[in-house]
Amino acid sequence: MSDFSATIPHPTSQQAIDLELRFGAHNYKPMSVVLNKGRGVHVWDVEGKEYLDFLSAYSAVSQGHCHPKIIQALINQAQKLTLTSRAFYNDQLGPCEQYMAEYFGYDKVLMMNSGVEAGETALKLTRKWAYKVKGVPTDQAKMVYVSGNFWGRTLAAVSSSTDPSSTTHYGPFLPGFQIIPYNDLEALESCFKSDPNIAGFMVEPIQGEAGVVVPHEGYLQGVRNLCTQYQVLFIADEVQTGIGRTGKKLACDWEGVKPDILVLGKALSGGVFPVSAALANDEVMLTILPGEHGSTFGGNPLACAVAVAALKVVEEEDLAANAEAMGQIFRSRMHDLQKQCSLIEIVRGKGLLNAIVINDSEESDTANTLCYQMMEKGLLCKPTHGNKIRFAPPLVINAEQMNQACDIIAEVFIQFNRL
Ligand code: IF1
Repeated sequence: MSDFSATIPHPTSQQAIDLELRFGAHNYKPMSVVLNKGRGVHVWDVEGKEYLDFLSAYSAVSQGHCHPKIIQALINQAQKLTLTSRAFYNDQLGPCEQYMAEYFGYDKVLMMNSGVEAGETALKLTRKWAYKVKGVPTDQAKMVYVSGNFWGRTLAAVSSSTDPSSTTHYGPFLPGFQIIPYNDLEALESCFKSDPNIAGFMVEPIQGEAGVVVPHEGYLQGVRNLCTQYQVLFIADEVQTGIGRTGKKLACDWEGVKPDILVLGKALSGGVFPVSAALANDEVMLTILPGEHGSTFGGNPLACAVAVAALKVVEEEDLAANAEAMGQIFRSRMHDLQKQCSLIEIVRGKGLLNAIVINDSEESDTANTLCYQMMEKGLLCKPTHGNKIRFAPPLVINAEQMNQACDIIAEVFIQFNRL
């Protein structure tokens, strides 16, 4: 009988890395830092070094690491009831659905766990709606996605991907998907015109993984108008851009457009628990009947208690407004830096979802090197797609912390630029 207590209770960074290498799947190559504590905008490694977290678990920890109110909601509920399955009702789901439906302005909510499950839910709702409402012939419904999209790792998600690292050796793929360029309304309209069986168009209001690609002003309004005109469901993937991240409650709010299906995840729980959701009005949501979709943990009482607490924190602390103000500081400081640093090709983003495009090829290691040098100086961030570095701190960051981070970025970039 092996003695599992033989595991190392408090590994050093190297020991923890070695354990993952030996016993874990190699589906990630993390930066070589081992974290064991987080609070607010800060995280600490096992050797006690403090960092400003400028990744926020890809916008999941928007409310700050271990926000006391969200943790307290978790603890309170965890001591009462964590999971019933949907075979029975529980006293947390209804109030959570009401809070979210009223907060985001939809008739109904379908609670899931991971962001990709909410994206799959949106896809299944769209197909159901296509056959039962739009009248598309059975099995003929088409979905439209855009190049550069990222909505998760399931086979449906990778079936819509244009990224070889997401698709290679995962075929055959789900049929019925069409890909058009992002930020291109002409391509969208000609696609809609070409096929009456198109049921839905899913798009990120700002493409996160593609490197914080912000579409032109009016793109979302154009999408809304074309989807209405051609009776296609507009599905907004706000898993990364939603819940205050871009300086508004939702990134769609920047153009005042309302998608037919809203997909949420990540910050819906403040990074405390996997919680996601698809929101829609009755015409769409009620196309799925009892027993036609679900999940063991979807809508569990723990997730619901955490989600309500996480959303209340965003509202009570006006985190969207803070994201807008702090994002202005960041982009202003980075544009100033750009004047003295040819390394910076582009600075782009909204609110606290920003990126710097490095003046080097996507294949170069420059962005990665810069991230390691910033890590040495106490700032954690990560490249995306080679030559872009995403900067996305928790939305609770204050001006002093933002300027401290910008000082570190400037120091590293100027030093590198001189080499
Ligand atoms: C990883 C990327 C970001 C998302 C959008 C849905 C999902 C995601 C817009 C699915 C998830 C995560 C996945 C995570 C890293 C991170 C990521 F680098 F993978 F692409 F943020 F850009 N829609 N994004 O960004 O949500 O199922 O993961 O809960 O896979 O390592 P999920």
